[in-house]
Parts: sequence; structure tokens; C-alpha cells
Amino acid sequence: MSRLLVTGGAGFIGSNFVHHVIEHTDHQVTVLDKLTYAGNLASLEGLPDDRFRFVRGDIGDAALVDELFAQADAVVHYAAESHNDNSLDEPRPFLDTNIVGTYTLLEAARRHGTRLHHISTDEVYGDLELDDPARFTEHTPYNPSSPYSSTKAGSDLLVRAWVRSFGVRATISNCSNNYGPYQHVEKFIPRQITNVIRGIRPKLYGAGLNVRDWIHAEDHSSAVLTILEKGRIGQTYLIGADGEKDNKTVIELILRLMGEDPAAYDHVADRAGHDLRYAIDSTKLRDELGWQPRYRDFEAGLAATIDWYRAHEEWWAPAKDATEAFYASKGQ
Ligand code: NAD
Ligand code: TDX
Repeated sequence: MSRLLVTGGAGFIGSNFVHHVIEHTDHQVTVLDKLTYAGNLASLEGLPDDRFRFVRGDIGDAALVDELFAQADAVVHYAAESHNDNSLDEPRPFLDTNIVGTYTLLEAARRHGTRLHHISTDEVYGDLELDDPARFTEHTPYNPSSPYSSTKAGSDLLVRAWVRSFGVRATISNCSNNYGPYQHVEKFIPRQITNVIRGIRPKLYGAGLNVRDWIHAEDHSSAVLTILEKGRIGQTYLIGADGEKDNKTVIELILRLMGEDPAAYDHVADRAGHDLRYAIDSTKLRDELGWQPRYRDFEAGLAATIDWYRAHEEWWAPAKDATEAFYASKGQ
């Protein structure tokens, strides 16, 4: 395996993965990315020309996808519409990219016999009660809540069907909430960090008791590479790093780490259908493939992420005003 095609490689997690692969392997990488509002070529700056190439295009473009699959030994599929709040506002692009786009890749994988790894989310499992000791496992039934998570669930089921019906050589991973550099300012952690930098009060949805299971994007990348190299075809692996925190705790921690009063934030309108709690049990990945997370100290990882946003204002500033205008229009 030496020529990797990475879809969505100009987005948050995809770009982190590309940097990880260039640093830790000798693979060649081609990124296929549409550069939607969420894609940013600046996230891929500094990569070596002899090992990296960028192609702008849509994963739903069957002719382009076919051409790129013909040149790849394996494909890692990150491209998606990824933001729940956008999916509540305008679901259509979520169906086009997450479902029809994934279908287009699966058909190419079937024609070319290409190894495919499909990136998905823990949100396909719905949510858990706050006081439930359970965590999601590979056996938890699918029960998605939002247009975003239902299209991701649909894409996972397509992958499973193409494995079983057509013998496509695919694996799936469902990961918990990522944080780290290159994350769009629409998402919870970068939104609050950049609000503080701009002198805007952070915004907490509802009471903020909702729990997310945080993992550093670098740990997600090492897990995906492990599955690509050692995962069993047709299998699903859950990726998580035991990072459960409620949103109120995270927003107060961001304020404290940035030298502000931890109470200096606003409660705003809650998200419709807001999932209560996600929690991942990643025993299968750890026991079967020997993967371990490296970023075990959330406070240290968050402090480093804050430093990154402070040092890279030119990366996030172009998207900040439009993002805040969108939230303001919804009272958030
Ligand atoms: P992102 O929104 O930051 O990036 C998505 C990328 O896909 C962008 O570069 C965008 O331009 C590209 N893209 C969108 N539509 C496309 C299309 N039709 N054709 C080609 N490229 C297209 O998303 P992210 O947070 O990096 O998430 C990446 C993947 O990881 C998604 O599949 C998401 O469901 C999954 N995931 C994300 C998280 C998280 O916490 N962010 C957690 C688990 C799983
Ligand atoms: O301003 C905010 N205030 C707030 O309280 C925003 C933007 C969010 N929130 C809350 C909503 C969630 O409970 O913070 C939590 C995290 O929100 P998001 O960053 O929007 O992430 P989430 O909806 O949990 O989904 C993320 O993790 C799973 C990614 O966006 C998905 O792509 C991934 O599948």
C-alpha cells in the first residue's frame, strides 16, 4: 500500500490525517476535496511536492472518482457535510455528499477492487442518558437523531451492503468528537476559543449538561492508519479515548485556560433534538489491533489547541464573521 487517495483531506480531520501519514509513513497521498466552505487549502501547506498532490473535485463526480481510484492502492474516505447545526438548517447537501457521494466511491471500489476505509461517527448510535453507565460498542443498534447523523448512518449501511453483496474490501470506523488544530470555527471548541480572542462571550447551548467524548485529532489519525494496515475487512471499529466531559465544563475550562472569568459566557437557544451524551468503548480496536491514544490529558491538549488558534488567526479569521452571523440569525 503506497498510493493513498484521501477524500475530504482539506477538512479538519482529513488534513490532520494527511500530515500524520506524510510524517509517519512513506505513502504517496492524493487529496480529493470539493473545497466547500469547510475545506481550506491552507491546512495542507508545507507538504512535500514529491509525495502529495491536491485534486479539487466532488466525490459525486463518477468519472473523476473512477480516474483517481485507478491510480490508488487504498482510499480513506473523510469527505462529508459534517455540521449538525447546518443539517438542521439545510439537509439537502448532507444527502448528496454523505449518501450519494459515498455510493459513488463504493461503486468505484467495486469496479477497481480498491481497499476502502470509511470514516464515520459515534452519532450513528443516537445518544445515551447522562446517568447510564453504558457506552457505545460495535453492537449498539443504529438510532441517529439529526439529518447529519442519519446520513452518516445511511452511508455506513451502504458500505456494509457493498462488502456483503459485492465483496468490496472495506472497513468502517466510528469516532467520537475530535478537537485539535485546523477545526472550522463553526464547531464548539474553536468557536469558543476564537470568540474569546475576538472579545465575544462564548455561547453554551441550553444548560450545557450534554456530554461529548473528546479525542485529539492526532489520535484519530493514528487509529485510522492502524485500521488501514491491520483491520479485518468488513469490520467496524469504534475509536475513542475515554474523554467524556460535559459542555459546561469544557467552556469554563477554555475561559480559565485563556485567563478569563470562567463564568463569562452566555446560555443561548438549545439545538433542536440535541443529543444528550456520547461515549465510546474502544476495547475492540485496542485489544485486536493494539492501538492506544497518546493524548490522554485533555487540559494539556486543549491548552495546545488554544495556542494554535492564537498563533493562526490568518487561518480562521476569514470564516469567523459569516459563522457568527449564521448563529446570530438563529439566536445562538
Ligand atoms: P469538515 O467539515 O472539517 O471537512 C469536510 C471536508 O470534506 C471539507 O474539506 C470539504 O470541502 C470536503 N467535502 C465536502 N463535500 C464534499 C464533496 N461532495 N466532495 C469532495 N469533498 C467534499 O469535517 P471533519 O470534521 O473533518 O469530518 C471529517 C469526517 O470525519 C466526516 O466524515 C465526519 O462525519 C467524520 N467525523 C467527524 C468527527 C468530528 O468530531 N469532527 C467525529 C467523528 C467522525
Ligand atoms: O456554540 C456552540 N455551543 C454549544 O454548546 C456549539 C457550536 C455547540 N455547542 C454544543 C453542541 C454539542 O453538544 O457543543 C457540543 C459539540 O457541538 P459540535 O462541535 O457542533 O459537535 P457535535 O454536534 O457533537 O458533532 C461533532 O462530533 C461528531 C462533529 O461536528 C461531527 O461531525 C461528528 O460526527
